[in-house]
Amino acid sequence: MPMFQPELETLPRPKLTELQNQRLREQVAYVYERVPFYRRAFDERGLKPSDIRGVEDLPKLPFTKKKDLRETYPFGMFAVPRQELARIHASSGTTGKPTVVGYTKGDLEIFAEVVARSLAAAGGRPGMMLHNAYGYGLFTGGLGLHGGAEKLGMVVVPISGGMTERQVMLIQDFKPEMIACTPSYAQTLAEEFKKRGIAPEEISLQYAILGAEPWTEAIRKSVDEGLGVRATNIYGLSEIIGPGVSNEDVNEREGLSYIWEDHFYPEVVDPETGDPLPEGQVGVLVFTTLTKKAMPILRYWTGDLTYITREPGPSGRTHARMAQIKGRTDDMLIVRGVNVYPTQIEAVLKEIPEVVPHYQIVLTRQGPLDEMELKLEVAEPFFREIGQKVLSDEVIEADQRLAHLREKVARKIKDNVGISVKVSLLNPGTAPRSEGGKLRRVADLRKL
Ligand code: ADP
Ligand code: K
Repeated sequence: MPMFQPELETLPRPKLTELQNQRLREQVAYVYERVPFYRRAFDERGLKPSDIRGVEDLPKLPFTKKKDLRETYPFGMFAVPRQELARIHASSGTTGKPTVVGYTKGDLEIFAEVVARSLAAAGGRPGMMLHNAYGYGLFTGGLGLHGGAEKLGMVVVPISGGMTERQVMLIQDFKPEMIACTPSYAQTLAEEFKKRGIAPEEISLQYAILGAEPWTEAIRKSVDEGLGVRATNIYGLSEIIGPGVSNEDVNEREGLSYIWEDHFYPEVVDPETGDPLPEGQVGVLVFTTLTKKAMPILRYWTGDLTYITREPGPSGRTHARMAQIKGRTDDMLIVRGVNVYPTQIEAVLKEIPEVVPHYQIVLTRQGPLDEMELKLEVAEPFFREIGQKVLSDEVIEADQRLAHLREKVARKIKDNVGISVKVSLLNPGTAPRSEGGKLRRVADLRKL
């Protein structure tokens, strides 16, 4: 398969290391000069930028974590004045503060290049049409794939997410060769085609580039068969750039994705101690940006668990490969590609006087789609006002005040967190309470 930047993608390992070392030295000097957060981190440890001579010195530096981005909200981690920015993105979830990231024109150029590499690895070619069903907006997915596809010379259909019937119609009419979306949405589309009696061979799509949430070989098989495509994995996160940090090659598909290492230096560390782990061992994936200007980041703790290998892959690319994400170290849930923290749900519940913020989240997978049920208690005073003794579905349907409350909670969660939930109301005092230990508010019954 032709590569987008063959020279860089197959750079011999010693040359790649040399390039990384040189770029790292520049990036470190740059952040020390421009980002007070990093200057302090260096000074506190008695480190000078010149102490970091190459990637092997990275373990001397502390990690950067999500909380550091939250504490410097919105622009505290930026290395350029706002006039020099070209674009802002932010993580999904708007309750509490989102994590905001910025790009210069040059950063957007790099973003487009790494996504173009990813699309080419996934089977994309100039002149092919890409049906881009990733969400457009603050989320990096839609615009990220868009920029990369244009860079590669593809024809982009910026359909964004939702309105599945319309998507199916446009796929039939426009006949795109490739689709980009979350793996769960690809399954939804496959089901919609099936419902209409359209066979996979009749669907024009040949390739699918899927990411933003964890998935498995079983899901790959169902998408491959359901849409008649060869699906590959695209991985990324907004803090590093967005999608296109790594991608599988469509001819390998062994679950290993090439990390575009000349821009993002990967480490895998022990989740408990933070010590670097040897290749092949599962730990937390940590990235250092080597070329970013608006928001360079050193040793970013992704929370994603996986391993990497530097064995060159069959495609001839020399860059390290990472295995599919095996889980996360924090309490972040990914529901239909959207990042959700239970604390975001709590913040919404605190604003609704008719309920108490004792709740339980139950995640299941109905067919291809994640379903989230939120079980929560009606507040005592409201309960008395209603004059009900025991809540049941029939009672709730019969009493408008309860039915409205359920709708109100669902709408507020949708508006603030960006996901649809099924709300179940419980009698006061019946949600699980902490008994000193760690309360498990989330029951994740999805089988990955
Ligand atoms: P948002 O979705 O709110 O924009 P991010 O882009 O920062 O937020 O989400 C990044 C996270 O999504 C990653 O840290 C990882 O947990 C998850 N993710 C992204 N792509 C994949 C993938 N291909 N496989 C598994 N998890 C993924
Ligand atoms: K995500």
